[in-house]
Amino acid sequence: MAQPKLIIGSKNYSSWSLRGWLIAKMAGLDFVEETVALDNPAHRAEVLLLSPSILVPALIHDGIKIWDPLAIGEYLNEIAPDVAMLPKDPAVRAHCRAVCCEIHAGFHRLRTTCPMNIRGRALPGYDPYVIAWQDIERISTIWNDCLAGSGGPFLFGELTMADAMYAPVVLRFLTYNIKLDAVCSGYCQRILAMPTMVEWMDAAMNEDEEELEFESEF
Ligand SMILES: N[C@@H](CCC(=O)N[C@@H](CS)C(=O)NCC(=O)O)C(=O)O
Repeated sequence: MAQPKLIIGSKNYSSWSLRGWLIAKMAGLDFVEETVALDNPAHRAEVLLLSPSILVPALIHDGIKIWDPLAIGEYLNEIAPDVAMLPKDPAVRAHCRAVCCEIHAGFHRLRTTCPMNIRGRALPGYDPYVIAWQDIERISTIWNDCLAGSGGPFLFGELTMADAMYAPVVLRFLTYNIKLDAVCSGYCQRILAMPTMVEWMDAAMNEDEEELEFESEF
């Protein structure tokens, strides 16, 4: 079998790539990365060859193409069930899937006012809260509910797909200096201390690609 390959975009800006990458790491998959420049239209044809959605991330495993982190997570959960990408208990697993889908489909106010930019740091006084407060408060409620239910350290106790799905939010809260309650900021510290997150952030810091649309003065 050819070595599995994960197609990703910029590590500094591509939040969806981070989700797929963390999920593949959690599954213990020994994969190679292929980075495509998303902001270069000439590359779209190349991306299409690798990802039918023309979006990243996409995983090529055993000749099968899987795109979108949720689908990648469900696929890896099936082929590596002992990794427990999802909680074993059916009720807890349903809760985990619900919060994964909520971040997958929602929080557009936070996404637009706080685009992922790991190298970036908001200027004092930048306040996305005005627009994104509903998303920030809903995410804080999700994290508090999950951590109260599981006792931590991660949303459902051990690491699950939900932590990968919310990891870019942790980075956004860091970049834009979002004030959080003690439970949420403690959770952020635990995510930022994960060796995989440290590896990804280091790579992002050393990336020289700059996507101007995400570099506006903030
Ligand atoms: N939920 C989708 C969203 C993926 C997505 O929007 N990825 C961005 C990178 S963060 C992308 O590929 N953008 C390329 C484009 O918009 O042409 C997925 O996970 O597959």
